[in-house]
Amino acid sequence: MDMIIKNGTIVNASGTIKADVGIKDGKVVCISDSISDSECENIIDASGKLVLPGAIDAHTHLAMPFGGTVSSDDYFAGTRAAACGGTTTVFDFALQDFGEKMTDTVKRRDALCAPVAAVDYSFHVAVKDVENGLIDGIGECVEIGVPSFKVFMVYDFGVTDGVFFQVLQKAKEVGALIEVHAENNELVNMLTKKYLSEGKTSAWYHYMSRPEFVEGEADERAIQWAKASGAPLYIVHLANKQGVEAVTKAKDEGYEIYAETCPQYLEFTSEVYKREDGRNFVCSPPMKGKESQDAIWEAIRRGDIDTIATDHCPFQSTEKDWGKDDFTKIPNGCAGIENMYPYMLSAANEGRISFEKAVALCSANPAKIFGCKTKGAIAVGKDADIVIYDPTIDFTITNEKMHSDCDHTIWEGVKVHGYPVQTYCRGKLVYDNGEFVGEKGYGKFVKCSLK
Ligand code: DUC
Ligand code: ZN
Ligand code: ZN
Repeated sequence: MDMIIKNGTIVNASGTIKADVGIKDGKVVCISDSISDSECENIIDASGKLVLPGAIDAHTHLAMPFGGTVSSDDYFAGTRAAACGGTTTVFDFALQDFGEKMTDTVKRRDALCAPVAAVDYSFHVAVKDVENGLIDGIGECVEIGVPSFKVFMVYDFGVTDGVFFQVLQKAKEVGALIEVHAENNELVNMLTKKYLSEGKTSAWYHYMSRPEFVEGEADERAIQWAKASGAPLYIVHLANKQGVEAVTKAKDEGYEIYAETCPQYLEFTSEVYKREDGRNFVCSPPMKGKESQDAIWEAIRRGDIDTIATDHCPFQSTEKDWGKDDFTKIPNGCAGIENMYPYMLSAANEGRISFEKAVALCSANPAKIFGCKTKGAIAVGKDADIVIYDPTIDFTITNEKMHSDCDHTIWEGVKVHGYPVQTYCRGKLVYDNGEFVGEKGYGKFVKCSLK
């Protein structure tokens, strides 16, 4: 064996046991009450610590051209920050260009990511164009290990209901999973125009132009198309109560509908847009009111939210400042890749959810839903993606302690209870007590399969 993690408490989504973990060639090879020290020299003592599967962040936008700039974390900085927050796999959105074959989209982004990724990674293709046979790219991507696709119902590259439906039908045919960013584009545009014409330009009007019902209606419509097409659907960054209710109803009716939410919707409400630095919190969908926040927490406890991911898409303060006097000029997105696992584990540590639930939401469920067979649990045969977590540490998030290429964080000052002390990606130490100790280019592409 190359390494033994001894005396820790292993928490998987399926249960918690006190046992030792043996690792060889980047894989978990043994889990046992007690593995003899004579098996290898590299012994990690995890007494008093939790031993957790690495998190999977199924929703990132690294080096993404957006809002007149490019998100500030490239594939190295983003995956470095991921490692330091206990995330060992990221799924980034590869945004198709108009006229581009989807397999070429994946290759284009992989050429940027592969040389620098510090943890493992995969992609979802964000579909813009299905004309002239490009729809067949969905089946072709499934073949190369990228079986998940996202459509946007908003932005200038958002799809019509017709294209959305066509994509769902194709997904059903080839065994792919469609994800959706659900907001009503017409309403966003109308409300934005109205507020600007009234001189209402502060960050608060970002929220006011995308309020609860704008997202809720689109969630219901998206679910309607999934039901009609018979295809499964994954709703990304669900942030409103109406949408939560629609998801619960569809699940109860037996439809394969998955829902993801993000830590920012669990911590912040729309009140943040009244702050002087409200523009830093501008993301879409925006944070909603307390009623929605409570509904999301309840849905987590009920099991109607399947995953937590970050929608990590940081921009520098100077870029956020473009929208000081006009909310439409604020690049949409916030940092979160390093905060997701510590935040959800802290919620477990404080008794809001169980540790098993935190692991299910952040690791086991995304692995299962996106067909990532070697990840999502500490089990013999799985990759040794492991976080050693000290539940006794009190940690206050400040930007200086973060590992992104961004000059601020919306998480500044938020206190978490418990923190990762080490992260291993396929058996390699990539984070150690506050320091990134990984390697540029170590991360590998993870082939996924929904079969
Ligand atoms: N929303 C954001 O806030 N940023 C990136 C893309 C998105 O849909
Ligand atoms: Zn989105
Ligand atoms: Zn996103």
